[in-house]
Amino acid sequence: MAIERTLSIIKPDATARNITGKIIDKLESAGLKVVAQKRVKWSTEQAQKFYEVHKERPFYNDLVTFMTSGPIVVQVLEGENAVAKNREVMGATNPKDAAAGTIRAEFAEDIERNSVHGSDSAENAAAEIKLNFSDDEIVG
Ligand code: YYY
Ligand code: MG
Repeated sequence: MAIERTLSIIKPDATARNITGKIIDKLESAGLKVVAQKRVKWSTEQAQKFYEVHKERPFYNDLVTFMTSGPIVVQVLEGENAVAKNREVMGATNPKDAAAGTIRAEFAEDIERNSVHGSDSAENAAAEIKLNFSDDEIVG
């Protein structure tokens, strides 16, 4: 399996509860390496652009409001099969459906305040990484 990179975000519900370290521990324990990381607060425009694919969905406006409500930690994760592996460690979007031991099963508050984002394909990962990091911010 090839070494891949994926974009991860620790969301405002998790920074508010000071559990970024617990989440990073889950990622690292799964073999994912944090090769870039920054704590930022998104503007409405940044959140709208990042979630543009969802702009016709009923939850879009609330999602943008939530993602701009506090600091987030944006990361590039690297490892074998990183896109799928991160999705596995994250668990299902709705924590009620998330498998035991996953980040969302343990930490998410509800389907919106679900603690983490992870790219869903290699193609989207490349685009999301480009949107959030310059090449010199990523150190493998
Ligand atoms: O990739 P993932 O985060 O698991 O779910 P998406 O279907 O891409 O939705 C993005 C984001 O939107 C989700 O993490 C929470 C929010 N959301 C929501 O608030 N309500 C829904 N019914 C579906 C998604
Ligand atoms: Mg998604």
